[in-house]
Amino acid sequence: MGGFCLSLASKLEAQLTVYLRADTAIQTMPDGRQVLMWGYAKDSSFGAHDGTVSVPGPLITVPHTFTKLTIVLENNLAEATSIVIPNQHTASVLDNGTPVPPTTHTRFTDSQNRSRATSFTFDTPPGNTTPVTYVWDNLTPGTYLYHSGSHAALQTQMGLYGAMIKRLPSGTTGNGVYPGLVVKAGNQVPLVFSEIDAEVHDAVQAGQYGPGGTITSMQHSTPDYFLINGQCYTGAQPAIQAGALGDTILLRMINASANQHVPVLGQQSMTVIAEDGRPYADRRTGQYSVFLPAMKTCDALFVPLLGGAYPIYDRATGFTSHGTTGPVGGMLAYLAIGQNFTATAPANIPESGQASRYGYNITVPATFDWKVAKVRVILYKLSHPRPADLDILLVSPDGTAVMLMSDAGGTAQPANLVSLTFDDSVSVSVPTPLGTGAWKPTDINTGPDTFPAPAPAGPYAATLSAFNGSPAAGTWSLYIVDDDPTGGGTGRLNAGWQLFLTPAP
Ligand SMILES: [Ca+2]
Ligand SMILES: [Ca+2]
Ligand SMILES: [Ca+2]
Repeated sequence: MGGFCLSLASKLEAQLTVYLRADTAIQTMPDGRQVLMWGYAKDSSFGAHDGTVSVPGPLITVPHTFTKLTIVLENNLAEATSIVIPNQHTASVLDNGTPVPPTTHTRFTDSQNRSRATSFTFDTPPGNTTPVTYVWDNLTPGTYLYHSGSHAALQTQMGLYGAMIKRLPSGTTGNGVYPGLVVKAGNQVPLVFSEIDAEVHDAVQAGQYGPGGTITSMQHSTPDYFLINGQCYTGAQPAIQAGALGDTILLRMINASANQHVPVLGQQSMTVIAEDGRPYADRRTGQYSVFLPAMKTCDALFVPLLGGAYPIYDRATGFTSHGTTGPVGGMLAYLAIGQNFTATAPANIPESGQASRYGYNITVPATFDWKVAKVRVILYKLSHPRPADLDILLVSPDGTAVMLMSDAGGTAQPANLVSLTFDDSVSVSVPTPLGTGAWKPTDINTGPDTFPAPAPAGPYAATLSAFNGSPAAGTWSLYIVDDDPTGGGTGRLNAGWQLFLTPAP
């Protein structure tokens, strides 16, 4: 009876199950070179083949309420593979109650006649038609690397690795990182550092890797390409959205390569708080660089004091673009830190015509010398007896004009101190009656939308993404017009407006 209860309890243990498939893909490098990669795809079930192979593999985030992770592995490669997560506890029994198989220790004889083991755990054979399951229980929170545990020197070089994050098993939001540390989900940034030695990949593709081949082992491998999150920087990549000015930002740095790297964050120092998923008793403040040996993870915090695009790059060997694509490249990425700009004065809206502040301007200082990657706008405490009379236009310093709201909100219900956020990522239009919340820009086509000068003439863009690429610095103007002279009463933008700008690199 007791045994029955125990096994029932273990079955009910909250766990995340992930179906990974080890498979091949071709990656095009910045110089056009086509490189064979081995990576993981996340499928919906074993054999479904509905995932896409990526390098790094899919980010595995184990929710705060879960204590256990199961990875079901399908191996579409021509050699045995497996998965390990260093510093997480491997379960002793599988989900079906059977003991975890012993480590395979598959052996081969190298060119000097030495017998060598190839696996850190039990293997999944090539082409397996039955699922092979890897289980970790008693998960500890933090930042981890998962990677192939079989023939690992080659298989991690080929791309079989990814980031695994375990949220802190306490707190209500699930954004706990380590005991005593909560960071907003949007401020947690995984950064996987990796390398590609293209000659090794070419040899694998040609069947020329290993004893007797053109490349016999990984011992003398020298990388050609240096990557962050699978990208060798060329200038074309967007910045990673990391949060806003004043946020506490967590960098989850993971070195999936065989060499050391030394990430540096622009001119900004960091506080290093943990390595390999274990928090330090004493946080290391004022760190200008982070030492990241092979296969190590490191967590660091910083609080940006200015909005902008912060470069993060490797000061060891990886800050190069293989001599191809311009002055910078390689192990470089930008973190986009957005900034709010606010005006608080009220603007009165007459029964007909333009508001008392027209345009109602916010001037972004010249020190914000970057281009915009995302814009969000908030109008604070708008009151109007007949909201559909309003047309509201935003114009950027380079003259790009986006209609935030026009003829929306209906004629029957007055708006009273409503705060409207406009954001392209929201799928819902401005509602009737007008309500406080986040909406996408909404232009209802009923009648004229005419803005007197100095507003620019139409037509006007319908989404805030039209501002992408505009300079941040300069005058942003809000134009508010009541387009219906047949009454409707007067209104007021009571508490001004706010512009949130996120930089492009
Ligand atoms: Ca309209
Ligand atoms: Ca109109
Ligand atoms: Ca009116």
